[in-house]
Amino acid sequence: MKAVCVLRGPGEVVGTVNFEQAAEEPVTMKGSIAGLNPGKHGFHVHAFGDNTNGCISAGPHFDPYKTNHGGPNDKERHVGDLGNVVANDVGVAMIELKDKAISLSGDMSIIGRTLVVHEKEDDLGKGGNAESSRTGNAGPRLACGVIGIAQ
Ligand SMILES: [Cu+2]
Ligand SMILES: [Zn+2]
Repeated sequence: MKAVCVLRGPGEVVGTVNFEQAAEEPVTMKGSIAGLNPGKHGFHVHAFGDNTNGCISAGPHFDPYKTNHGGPNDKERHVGDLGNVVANDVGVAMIELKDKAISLSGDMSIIGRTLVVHEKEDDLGKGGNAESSRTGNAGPRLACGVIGIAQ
């Protein structure tokens, strides 16, 4: 199965991410995001495919198990916690990720939810404050898009 997300924001940040998953396999993500400041930026699937009031309408991180926020390699993480993307010195993040918590079908499906890239680095739940265990202190939402089924 394949899916795609076009990220847009109120500002300069734009991107496209392609998703692919074979049966029982991790989801592969490939794409790029441009217009970022160099460095790390939090990258998550948020709960709702609602962008009516911009990226904020997408709600919190996709979290069907009601856990604390974490990093993609942590045992305790939101299903939507994909960690950080890293922008190079011209502000482009090339994305090539695999994740086995998200899926393109079933209960953990991210289809119809929102992919978000943030202004700040996600501290992966290790920031030592309450916000860290909710959002990773990743800050404002720079760009987002609803994840849809692709051909
Ligand atoms: Cu987020
Ligand atoms: Zn999270």
